[in-house]
Amino acid sequence: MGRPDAPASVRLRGLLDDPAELTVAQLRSLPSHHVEARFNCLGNGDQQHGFDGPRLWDVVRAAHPRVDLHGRKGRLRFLLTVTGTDGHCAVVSWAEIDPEFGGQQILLATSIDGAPLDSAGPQLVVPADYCGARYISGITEVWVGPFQREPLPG
Ligand SMILES: Nc1nc2c(c(=O)[nH]1)N[C@H]1C(S)=C(S)[C@@H](COP(=O)(O)O)O[C@H]1N2
Ligand SMILES: [Mo]
Repeated sequence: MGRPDAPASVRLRGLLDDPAELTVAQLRSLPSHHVEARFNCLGNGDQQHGFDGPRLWDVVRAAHPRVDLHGRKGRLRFLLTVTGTDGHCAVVSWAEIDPEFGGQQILLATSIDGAPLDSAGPQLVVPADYCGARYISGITEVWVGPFQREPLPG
């Protein structure tokens, strides 16, 4: 949500050389893509929207994650979490968006059906998902880092 006079912003956190806090206007300065998305909500049925915005991949790369992209296996333990204003949170795996793996056109949408999201905050767009639950609106944070299993007891 955010106050109407205060534009929403997204914090980029985690294992990054250049963590940042970006407004929707700043996201718009990255190359923009259009996605016509259809998804299903358990409560509200089928939805269809047109979204515009940068790829999550481009947003994350601009923050310079400390991921070794020379080999192909080292990156596979990395994941992203995307969180909305209400705390709704989902994981996106690095390999889903890496062009050398799934290369999915996952967006941080800066507009929905032509309406700007500057005060609401960007929305995650996951075109391959049948269920709408990862279409997280009002994104406040994207965290990037490696999966680390906690030390096992004993
Ligand atoms: N921040 C946030 N985003 C969210 C949710 C939520 O609870 N919080 N619900 C998700 C679910 S379950 C669906 S189906 C879609 C619904 O999108 P709509 O509200 O445009 O129909 O939003 C998703 N985005
Ligand atoms: Mo849903």
